[in-house]
Parts: sequence; C-alpha cells; structure tokens
Amino acid sequence: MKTETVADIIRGLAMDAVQQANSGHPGAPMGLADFASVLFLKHLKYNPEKTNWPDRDRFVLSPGHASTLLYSLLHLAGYGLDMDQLKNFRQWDSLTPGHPEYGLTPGVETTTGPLGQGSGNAVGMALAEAVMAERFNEDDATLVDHHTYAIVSDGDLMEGISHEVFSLAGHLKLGKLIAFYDSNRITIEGQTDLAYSEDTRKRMESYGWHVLEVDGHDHAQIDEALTDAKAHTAQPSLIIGHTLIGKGSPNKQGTANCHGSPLGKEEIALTKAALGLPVDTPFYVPEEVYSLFAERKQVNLEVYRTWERTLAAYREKYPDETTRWEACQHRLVPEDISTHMPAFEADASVATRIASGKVLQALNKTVPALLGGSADLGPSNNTEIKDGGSIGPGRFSGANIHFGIREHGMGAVMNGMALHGDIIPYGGTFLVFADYCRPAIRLAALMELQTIYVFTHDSIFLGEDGPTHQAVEQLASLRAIPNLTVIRPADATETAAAWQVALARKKGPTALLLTRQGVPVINRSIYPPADLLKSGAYILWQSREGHPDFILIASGSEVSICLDAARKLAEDNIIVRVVSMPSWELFEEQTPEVKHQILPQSCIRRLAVEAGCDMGWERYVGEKGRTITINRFGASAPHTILAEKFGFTPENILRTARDML
Ligand SMILES: Cc1ncc(C[n+]2csc(CCOP(=O)(O)OP(=O)(O)O)c2C)c(N)n1
Ligand SMILES: [Mg+2]
Repeated sequence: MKTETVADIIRGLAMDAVQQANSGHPGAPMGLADFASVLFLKHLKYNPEKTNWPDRDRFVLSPGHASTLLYSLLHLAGYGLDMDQLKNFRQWDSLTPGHPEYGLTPGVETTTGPLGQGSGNAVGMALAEAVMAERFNEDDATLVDHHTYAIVSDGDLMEGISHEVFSLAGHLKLGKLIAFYDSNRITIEGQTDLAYSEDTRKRMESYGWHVLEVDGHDHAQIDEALTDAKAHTAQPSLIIGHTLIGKGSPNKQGTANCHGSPLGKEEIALTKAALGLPVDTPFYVPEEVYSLFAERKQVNLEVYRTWERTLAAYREKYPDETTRWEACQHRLVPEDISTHMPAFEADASVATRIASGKVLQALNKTVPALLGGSADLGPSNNTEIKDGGSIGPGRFSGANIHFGIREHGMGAVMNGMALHGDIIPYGGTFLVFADYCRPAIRLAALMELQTIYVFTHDSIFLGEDGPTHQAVEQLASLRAIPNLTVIRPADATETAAAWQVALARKKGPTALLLTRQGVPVINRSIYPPADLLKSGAYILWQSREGHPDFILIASGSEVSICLDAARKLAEDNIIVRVVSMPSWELFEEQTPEVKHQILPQSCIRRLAVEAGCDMGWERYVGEKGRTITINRFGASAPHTILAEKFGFTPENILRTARDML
C-alpha cells in the first residue's frame, strides 16, 4: 500500500466525521492529507505507548480547524483513539472536540484553533529542544535530538503573531523547526488575494528561514523536501506546499465552500467515487492501512528503546547531570526553597519588581527548569539573570531569553516551552501590555500550563510615562481569565512568597503584578509572615483584639498606605483591620470558614483600596462597602502627585472611612 492511498483514506474519514457531526471543516484536512501521511509514515518519531517520551518529535497542527486530520492520524497510528471517537466528532464528552485540546486527547501536543498560536507554540517547542540539547547532550550520549513539525495555514501566516514568532525563530536559527505551509490560497471569505498578497517565500527568507516549495499533493516531492529540511540544520525550514483545499471533491475542491461546512452526502459520494473509495462504507479503513502504521510504529519503537538504553547509560555515567535532567522533567522546586530567598531589610523602600529580580537570581540557581526573559524590558522588569549570558542565534546555553518587542509571540513561545514539558518559562513586560499577550495567556490557562508572567509597572504609579503606559483595567481583565492566578504582592517579602506560589502551581499560569515605585518592606518581626499570601488574603494588622468595626482591604502598593490610614483610624477608638489581599484566585480556593474568618460578613464597613478599576470588588466589600479605585485613564505626572490627585493617600482613605462610619 502506498502513502497516496492512506491520504485518500484520511480524506474519507475527514469528510465522514464532518458530515456525521453536521459541522466542521473538511477542506483543510483533505488538502493536507498528503503531507500528513508522508510525515507520519516516513519521518515522524513518536511512540503512541509513551506519549510523554521527552525525545519524541513534536507535531503541531496550527490551523486547529483541520482537527479531523489529526484525529484520523492519531486513530490510525494507534493512540487509542478508537473509531467511535471519530464518529462522535464535536460531541459532548468525546475525545474529538471541534478543535484539538491538549490534555484531553492522547497525542495532541497543543490546543489550537486561534490562528497563529500554534505557530508560536512550535517555535517555543523548538527553542526548548535546542536548550535541552545544549544542556544535556554529551559526546557519547544524545538525550535530546528531535524535530518540531508544524502545519501552518494562510490564516496562521496572516496573523501578526506569526510575524513575531517566525522572525524570532529565524533569528535564533532554530534548525530543527520544520513548518509546512498549506498554501491553498483560500480562507473563509474566498481567495487569499482578497487580503493577502505578499511573497511568503521572500518574507520567510528575510527572516532567515530555509524555504522549499513543493506540489503539496506529490508524495515524492514532500518526502524529498522533508529529508532536505531535516538535513538543513542551520536554519528553520518552511516547506511551501501548493495545495487544493478539499482535494478530491469534484465540485468543491479549490473553493471556500469546503472550508467550514460538510460537503453533503451527494458530493461525498462523488468524491469517494473519484478517489476510488467505497461509496457506501462511511469511516472506511482497510486493514492494510492499520498494518502500515503498525510497521511504522515498530520502527519507532526501536528508536525509543535505543533512547531508553541511552538514558540508562547516561544515568550511570552522568549522575549530576541526571539529577538536573530529572529536575527539569518534573519541574522540581526544592522543598527548602524558602531558605534560598534573599533577605529584605525591614522598612526599606523596595519596588516589588526589584525584589522580584533578587528572588529570580536565587531561583535561577535552585530551580533548573526555570528559564525566561523579557520582551525587551529586562532592565525594567528585573527579569535578567546577572552573568547568565544570553540565548542567541545558534547559542542556547544562556540564562536569558531576549524575546524582542514581541509580547504576543512571547506568550505563545512560552506556551510552547511549557508544552515541551521540561521548562517553567517566565516572561516579562509592563502590565499594560498584558493585553498584547492575552490570547496566549488564555490558552495557557485553558491548557493548564505552568507559565509565569512578570508584569511590572503595575499601575498609574509608574508615573511620568502617562496613561498609555499606566495599567487600569488590566488587573480586572486578568482576573476574568479562568485558571489564571493573579498575584499583586504588597512588598518585597510578599513578592518572594508569590514566586514560590507560582512555582508550586503546576496546572496553570500565574501573573505577578509588580510595582515600579518603591514600597516599604513590611517588618515581618512585627507583622505576620508573608507566606500567608498563599491563602490569597490574610489579616495583616488589627488595632486590637475583637470583632472588627472596619476592614480595609488592599493589594500591592496600596497595602502600606492602608496601614498608615488604619493606625490613624484606630485613634477613633474603633477596631480596625487591614487585610492584605494579593490574590483573589488564591482566596477563592479557601474554605468558607477561612474566608469568613478573614472577611467576616458581619462587618459591613469594608473599604477596598486598589490602583485599578473597581470592577469585581463589590464581591468583597459588600453592599455597604466602598472602594477607592481608579475608573478612568491615568495621567502623566510624578507618582506622588498622582497619589494625591487620585486619592490614594492615607488622608483620603481616612476621610472615606470616617464618612462610612
Ligand atoms: C485568531 C483567529 N481568527 C479567526 C479565526 C476564525 N477562522 C477559522 S479558520 C479561518 C480562515 C482560515 O483560513 P486558512 O487558515 O487558510 O484555512 P483554510 O481555509 O485553508 O482551511 C478563520 C478566519 C480563528 N480561528 N482564529
Ligand atoms: Mg487557506
């Protein structure tokens, strides 16, 4: 049996699954079936019995709408995705949702669907591979040597993010990244020339890619191009495949009609007849096709067993490296991590971004999996590892990644690194530019990936740069993303605690929101320990024992201001409590008893103070409560003036509190 026949069988499965679901995208899988068959049967290194094999090739289907292509391949390749799953495409509780979902379907390497994201994931995977190879391979033992294959579509290449990540990949010379461009020149609205006319070859060549061009339905050409791309290790490769969307359908191929709706029973019959498939047997797969994949599996199993022997020998010969290897594979954090944290002088004025930078220096030495950088704001985000060296073109030993001014790309690349399985990526930018990363943050949260964002300059208090740079609504909008943990520490000591929480949170991203301006280091010999941060909110101070008459709740730089105000308020002979509330998400994980103990419902006079918009605070201040927040854009001025003008002063807090009392 030839790979051409396999491709036609896949076309049949894609058509049938979409028809059965009465929704979906048959065109792209039909156009891509040829490339995918050659890749899976002749090149891809995988082991369906060990889907987390660190040295497997990665395969990313960036146009996630072509999901039936991936599901068909996983079914045929023996990933345990049985035929009923294909028949249940897009149905409740199936393993075959509309777009591929990481963590749900064995063999799916990343969740795709939002065009462009997968391209970034692939770049991140290839970067992780290069880093791990550099760190762990020895002359006599190669632990890491695999490719990242990505399929990208017209839509992927139009998206801005592809410009960011492919530019970065070319710059870094990620030679083991191989992308196949499904150049069918069709998108939803019609021909690509409606909106897209650049020369993709020239574009990618100018990024530093090795570009090949094939007839995307000619298996010999595809095979040859893949061989060429693999041999070419100095640059990433793009194989431009000239394809027909819906290839095989007599009346719909080459048209936007078959992009996103079932072909229809009649057209499917015509197509099957044209392809030589049995017209009356839906979901048809002859035994020989399974046999072909089984043969390929045996070849790959040999490769896998050889790798296992290499690892065993490595363990013997390189025990220290093996310890670090394991630490990466399991993203280990030493149990005594808190003892590695820097000390901060009580009452000194330290910006939490500076504190974070100091913490990072310590973590860099103790958590081998941790690796990151910034989108060109390293000196401001304090993400730079001192004397750590830079990752650069063909150089992967450094401790600092320079993502360039590519926040969106950074987010998707971080996701790819996390998906690779052995890196905890972090990335820095200003909080206001979190919006530029948002689609990638959302996917990290959806995929339950451990990525860490270092968002500094977290409020109007960055001052003179003015409203374009001052985050206002970002805090609330990040809190709206499910499974993202947002932490806005009050001082240096809470910052160290926040990093530890982020490192412990293996099943979701964390955003650390840090100040530009100095804030007093809370004296922990007087106040409770900062690691109480892990419960999201804690009682920082109370004027005297008893039921509180008034509660001030704050996060970040506003906590210290509240402490000042609370001491004055207590002179009115009432019981005042200050709650530091660095993270709503962590607080919501507490039991009702704990939550009630910190914020008792019976105390109705509650004032929240936060340099962000008030959206959502009603949940914690209650009906009778109030907020001192900012519901407009900020202004350019020194931060002390802004504090006066916008009411973030002990005096204004005191005034408001007395008014409430
Ligand atoms: C970020 C993003 N924007 C819009 C969409 C909706 N969408 C899905 S497929 C598609 C067109 C894709 O064209 P192409 O990538 O060439 O795929 P083809 O039509 O060739 O299958 C669009 C706009 C999306 N999935 N992601
Ligand atoms: Mg297209």
